[in-house]
Amino acid sequence: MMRSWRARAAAPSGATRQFAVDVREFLTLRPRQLPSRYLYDELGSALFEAICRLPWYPLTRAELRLLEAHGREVFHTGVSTVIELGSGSGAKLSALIAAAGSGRGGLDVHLIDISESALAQARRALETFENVRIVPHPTTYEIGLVESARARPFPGRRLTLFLGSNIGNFDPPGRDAFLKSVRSALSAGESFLLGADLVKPERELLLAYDDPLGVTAAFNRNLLARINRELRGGLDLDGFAHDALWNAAHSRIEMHLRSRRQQRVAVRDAGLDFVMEAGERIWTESSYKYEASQIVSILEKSGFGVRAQWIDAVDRFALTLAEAV
Ligand code: AVI
Repeated sequence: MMRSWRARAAAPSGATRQFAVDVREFLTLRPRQLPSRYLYDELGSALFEAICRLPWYPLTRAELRLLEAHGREVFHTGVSTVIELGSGSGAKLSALIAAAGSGRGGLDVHLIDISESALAQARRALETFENVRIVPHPTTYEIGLVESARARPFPGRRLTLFLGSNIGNFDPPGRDAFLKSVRSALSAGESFLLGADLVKPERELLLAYDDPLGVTAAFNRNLLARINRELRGGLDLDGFAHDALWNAAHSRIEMHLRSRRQQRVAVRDAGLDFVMEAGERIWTESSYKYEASQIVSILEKSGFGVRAQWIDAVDRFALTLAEAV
């Protein structure tokens, strides 16, 4: 007798349920929004890596140049533990360790990233260094900071990294709360290295966030594709245009998805079904740009003293070395 069976749909994970809750909440706000952290599924992370290679997005290369040029100064104080918040591919930390040279001793490296695939990639990049022990933390920054603070195998100083201008994706209250939580995980005298993009001519900023190859547009629209894939959405990707806008009053680049026409937006697993008007936007990301002096005062306000600041004059990017006071 032939057995009949029906494939059982996998129950949604906690992360997918949270995605559904957030999509419902943020898409019904005015202005309509989606949290930028959802840009980074597997495809979104690959698209972001591609953005970092685009000639019009100079942030990654500028930061790498600074890490290569000043790695020795960052490490000179006898760092034995490095904690990287949001390790990505591991390229930035590799550049820093290489720049530190052969004089450094054993190093414990704690990588904190919510993405398991990013952790695996970073591990591969760092495994080539001698005398480096890698401790991955597939979790949030807050939990990873607590976990890494518990482990202190080598005597020596700890250095925490927050690179890639990820600080720019926080709004000011979120940024200050985040920096305070980093500060409270550190002991006085420990170091913190922050990479942040600086204000530059609007024309350059718009090209960086709306590149002629359309990679950033694909990165933005992938958020809609992700909703379709994971939450049984029926969104028409061609119905949305990618907009990058410079908001001078708030010193930030905003990414939006603009509805090209009046259209129905239905997302089954988020319980959503509404109409978007032509020209109506979904705000998907803010990328704040700073003056170098602002970075100093923001760090000071959060309980750090700035020890050094290096600026890439060509592409206007700052690397700031601070100490918990
Ligand atoms: C990850 N983050 C710092 C990038 C940025 O520049 O804000 C994300 C990004 N969005 C569009 N292009 C790159």
